[in-house]
Amino acid sequence: MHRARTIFKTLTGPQGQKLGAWLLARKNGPSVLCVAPLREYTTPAASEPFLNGSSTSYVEDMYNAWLADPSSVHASWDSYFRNSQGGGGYQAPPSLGLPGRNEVAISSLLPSLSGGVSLGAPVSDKVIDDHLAVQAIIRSYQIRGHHIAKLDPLEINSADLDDKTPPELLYSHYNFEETDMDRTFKLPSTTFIGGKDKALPLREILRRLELTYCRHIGVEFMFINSLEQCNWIRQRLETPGIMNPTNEQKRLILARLTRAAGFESFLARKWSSEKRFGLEGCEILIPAMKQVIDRSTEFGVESIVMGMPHRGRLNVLANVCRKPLSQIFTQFAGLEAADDGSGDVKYHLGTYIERLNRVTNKNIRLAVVANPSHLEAADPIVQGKTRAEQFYRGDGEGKKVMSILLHGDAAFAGQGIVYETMHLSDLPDYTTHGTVHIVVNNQIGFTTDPRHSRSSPYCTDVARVVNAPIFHVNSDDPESVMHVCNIAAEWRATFHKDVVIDLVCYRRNGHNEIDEPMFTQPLMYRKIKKTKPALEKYSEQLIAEGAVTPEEVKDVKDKYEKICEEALEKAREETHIKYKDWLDSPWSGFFEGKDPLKASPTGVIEDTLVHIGKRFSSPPPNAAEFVIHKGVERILKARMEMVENRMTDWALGEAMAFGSLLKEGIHVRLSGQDVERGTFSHRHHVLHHQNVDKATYRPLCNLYPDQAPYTVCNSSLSEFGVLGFELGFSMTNPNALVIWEAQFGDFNNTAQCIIDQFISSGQAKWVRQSGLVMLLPHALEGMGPEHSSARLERFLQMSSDDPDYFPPESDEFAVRQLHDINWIVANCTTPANLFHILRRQIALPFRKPLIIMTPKSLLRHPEARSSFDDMKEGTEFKRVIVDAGESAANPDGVKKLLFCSGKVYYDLKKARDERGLSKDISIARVEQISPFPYDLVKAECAKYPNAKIFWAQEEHKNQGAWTYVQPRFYTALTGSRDVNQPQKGGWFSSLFGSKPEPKPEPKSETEPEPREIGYIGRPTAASPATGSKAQHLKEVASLLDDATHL
Ligand SMILES: Cc1ncc(C[n+]2csc(CCOP(=O)(O)OP(=O)(O)O)c2C)c(N)n1
Ligand SMILES: [Mg+2]
Repeated sequence: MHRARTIFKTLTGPQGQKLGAWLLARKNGPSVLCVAPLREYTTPAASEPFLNGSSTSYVEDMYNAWLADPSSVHASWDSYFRNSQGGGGYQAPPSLGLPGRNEVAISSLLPSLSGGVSLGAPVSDKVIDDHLAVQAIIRSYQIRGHHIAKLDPLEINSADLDDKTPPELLYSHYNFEETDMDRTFKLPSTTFIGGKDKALPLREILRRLELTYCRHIGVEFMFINSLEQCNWIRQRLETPGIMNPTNEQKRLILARLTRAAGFESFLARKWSSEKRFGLEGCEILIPAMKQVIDRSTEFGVESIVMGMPHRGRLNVLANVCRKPLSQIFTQFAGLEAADDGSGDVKYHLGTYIERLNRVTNKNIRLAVVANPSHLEAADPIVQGKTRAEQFYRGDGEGKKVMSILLHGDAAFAGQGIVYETMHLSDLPDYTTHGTVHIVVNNQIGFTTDPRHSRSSPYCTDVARVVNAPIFHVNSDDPESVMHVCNIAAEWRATFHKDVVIDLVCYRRNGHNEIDEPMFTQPLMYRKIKKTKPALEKYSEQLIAEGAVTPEEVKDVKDKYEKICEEALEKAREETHIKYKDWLDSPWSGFFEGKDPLKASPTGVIEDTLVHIGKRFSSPPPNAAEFVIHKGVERILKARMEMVENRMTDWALGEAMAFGSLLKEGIHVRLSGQDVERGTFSHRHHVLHHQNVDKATYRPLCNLYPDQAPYTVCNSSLSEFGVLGFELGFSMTNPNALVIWEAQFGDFNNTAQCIIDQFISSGQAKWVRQSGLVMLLPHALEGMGPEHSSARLERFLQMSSDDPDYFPPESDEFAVRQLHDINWIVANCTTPANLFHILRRQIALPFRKPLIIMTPKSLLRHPEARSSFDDMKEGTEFKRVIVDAGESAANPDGVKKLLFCSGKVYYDLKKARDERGLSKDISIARVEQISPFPYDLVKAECAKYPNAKIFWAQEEHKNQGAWTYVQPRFYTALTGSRDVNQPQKGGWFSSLFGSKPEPKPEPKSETEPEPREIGYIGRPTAASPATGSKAQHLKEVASLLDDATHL
């Protein structure tokens, strides 16, 4: 009402009052929105003779020029401006010939302005001022019209949380009066409301602006800093008659709306007490998405990756993706799963469908990415998956593959990951060339009103940062919704930039179907109860227009009901659900014909190592012209020397892994903050010309003529966004090594949601594999509480291997463990082992995420080097590196067996050797911590029967690997289960189903007590490391004393 009143006020005067009254009447009429073609303007424009060429902008230009220098303009202009300033007479301005597009002589409008002043008569200040004022009004509507658009189907809220009418939208603000309403004004080139007419009466100008900008579409676009793009939008909104759907199109909208509503009501009837997060109140989402998809396929898109929250998800799967209804209905039946995994609730599952789009007759692939409860967390995953699909198809401009992201209003405004994802949208190695965002803006988040859940006017304001146009639209006006959907799809196809459709709607039920909304939003829900569903309104509208008959409406409804009933019958025949039916990223052909427990070798021939090493250590081929930094030159030289000595340091080991995979046709992508150089300046995968801006050379892209592409890219400063993106990227192609590196390991916790919700549990929930690698710099090196710990303990705590279960020992022990676990956690101490573990990611017949604690000081440690001998054919990743020194020569004499992992090994070794204890103390490095190398640990312990066994770590006792390894050492030492008995029920029941058996008691008094594992390391602490260097050194000394104490 408020807005209607405002418009009423805006259009005062006899004609204005009529329009205002009409608008009010419309609001109270039987059908709120059944307006005749909104943008079909009927008032004829003034038919002025367009003889002389002058325009307001020209006059303005002249005037500005004259102000700066009176002699710079023609004498007649000089005279005119002089006189008009002084209030004197006027001489006709110079003739300029024929007017351009949209131009008309002001003088030609004079008769209607001043009652019969003839051509060539003086143009008063008022004429010019008024024309400028009209320009300003038009611009104000374009900028601010959305503030008073009627966006809320309930007519109670203001979508921008502000009920005020901007004064610039009141013509009185420009000193116009009712008497000015019939004056004709020339239209500036920045508007299209005139169509073919170059000038219109003020009343008609205002009317057209109102209809364009203040009815059911409110558009924000004037902040976009491209005139071309602003004009593009203006044209698609303002052109008279642009939004006139044909009857055919109307019937299609109605049919789609019928299905959307029918689906929810069917579920509501059959499973009234089941949560499904129905779409009631925003059923228009389904026709809207279909419209975006139809239009995009017309532009050539063949594959769409979608991400969406709970609301309406089942409906989208059923009616947008056309997932078989029977599969959806089986989810309600409470059946057991026929395949592995722990599954997820039905409104989180993903899907992948390939089907014919009947409207465009083109094949289309649709994927809805599975997501957790965590709202918006799937956004970067969708973008990464989309980007990967574009990359592997060679779709460099995003013409074939695109993403659609759906959002709730509260989540879109509240979740920071939305902003972080938006900021990837235009980065060269992360862009998906435009995403269509659709917000289901039901003006509530669970029980919270918008005024309590955001501080920005609209829930969509975050999108302004990337210059995305934002279309707010009243969801009860299906034709306006379809219009903005068309514009959005076309925008994306034209400019390859993000765009937002804000469907302002309501939520007919509570947050879910069993929730009572009247507790918290009584007035809103009273109104909702009285509001007719959109389908009913639109049916009535189309029947009234004669576009459909009541029988046809019923027929469409009944037909869909029958389809649902038949699908339910089919669903009832099912005895099991299959998680695989819900896979969002199938890898066709990847698993077929493969032995699931056989990995390929990871060693490579020496020639390959030499070739990669040399290329990696060489300056650009055009070295004479390409000036590289002296420091880099030294690094390359040192690398070359190492290669000549058949040695590798950390950077070389990594490069050998990448290079050898590239040679084998495996795409490698390394992404993260400052990864190109490497945070610790050790990597240098991009060499920069010192004198030419942006001239770079990437040695690993230039290894072999037929190698796979290598992508190394510095990312935006977002862990959540970028890690999610890379995870999404890794889901598309199993034959790629996708790596995310944290600047320091501790920053991974700002991406905790991706780690918890997707990486550690994705396969169990959604049968979705990923071979993503996370490189997390980790070590206590006296740098303070930050930058020391990647929180190894957390990754280990989430590892799903059973601490009490010693798997059967066989040749397949290692690979079976990898197959059965949720992820791999490692802390390597040699470049060779890094080389092998990276290559193993691809050599495995399945994919698991790999979390590596990576070094800092070891990057340059003279001992942390590997010979080519450890990387050649026949070599492999060592899960445990045992001591091969003096202790191994006489194992019975060894008094202490230390197990450790990571950098502390070098400290322990040095301390031991310095103290002359290398015969007494043996040190074994656990390189793969999880899955735990039970077999190797057992063997190593057995080798030193007289040694006391300790786990030594530099982390505090409640951190690091201790709490993970302790029970597993016990199992390794006691073999607490019958190691030759395969576990009943397979791996899944070992994780979720069967209880571990109790630990065996010693069988007799003569049987020795099991050996124990002691702890050497820092005491427990709240913080990962001390901030004092002196304290740090003290702690290290104490640790080493304990470790070498016999
Ligand atoms: C990150 C996160 N925080 C909290 C929740 C709990 N939660 C579930 S739905 C919801 C409200 C969402 O509101 P909105 O985004 O507007 O979507 P709607 O349910 O209204 O469609 C909340 C707070 C969640 N799922 N995820
Ligand atoms: Mg909401």
